[in-house]
Amino acid sequence: MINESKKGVNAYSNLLGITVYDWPTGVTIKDCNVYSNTYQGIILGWTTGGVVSNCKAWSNGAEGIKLEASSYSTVEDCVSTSNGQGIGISVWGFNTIRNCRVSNNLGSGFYISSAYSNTIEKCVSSSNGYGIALSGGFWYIVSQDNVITENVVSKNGVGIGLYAPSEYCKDNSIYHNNIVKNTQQAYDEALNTAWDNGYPSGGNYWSDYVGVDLYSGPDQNILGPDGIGDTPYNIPGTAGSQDRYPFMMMWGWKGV
Ligand SMILES: [Ca+2]
Repeated sequence: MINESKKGVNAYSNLLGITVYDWPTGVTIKDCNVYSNTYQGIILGWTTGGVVSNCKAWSNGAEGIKLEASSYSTVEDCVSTSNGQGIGISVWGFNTIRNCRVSNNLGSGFYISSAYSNTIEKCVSSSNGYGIALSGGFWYIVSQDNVITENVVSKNGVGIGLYAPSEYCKDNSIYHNNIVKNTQQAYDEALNTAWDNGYPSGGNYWSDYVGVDLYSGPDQNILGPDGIGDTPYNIPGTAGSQDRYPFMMMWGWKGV
């Protein structure tokens, strides 16, 4: 199953489930089930403009779905459970993971490794080793300018973690996520991570935030609440990062 668009295929008990490799453009993998493969369920390697849509991956040894050295590709409306890892982006950039659900993966639910300008949005990651993990340095590629937004990250070992020597992981943005009841909510050893989108756009919801909301404004010193906690949420890790504008309620940025 090489380098052709696929619809409604079941691929199971192979070394690799569905494989796309060597510079094809615009390949679409849709409505497929991939399971019990030794390595990846679906791998888009060295592709441009590929789409993986409405696929289910489970019980694969490595990633359920992986974009490897691909760009301008999209994974959307997919489910990836009980694999080595859920859905990963490795090397290159400008990809989007949208509206996917990952759970019970041994390693990361979602990861971005040595890749830049990718977006993970409107996804759910629960009960994985790591909810969402970023790292860099492979081939000296820097993981930078990635955006993580509008996700629910719950009940993972680590909720959202940024790893790697800081020069290989920098300038990533993580805001408007619900970060709920992870054993460790977050970890940051990267450079210049933005854990909020400024004021009044705000940061994330943290289920263990203990601050109160009596004040408003960029410096949270104007009397009257605004839905944003008055004190920052401190992110564990060597970066010493803060979410300056943690929300008091889930989806608080939507004003609900
Ligand atoms: Ca406030």
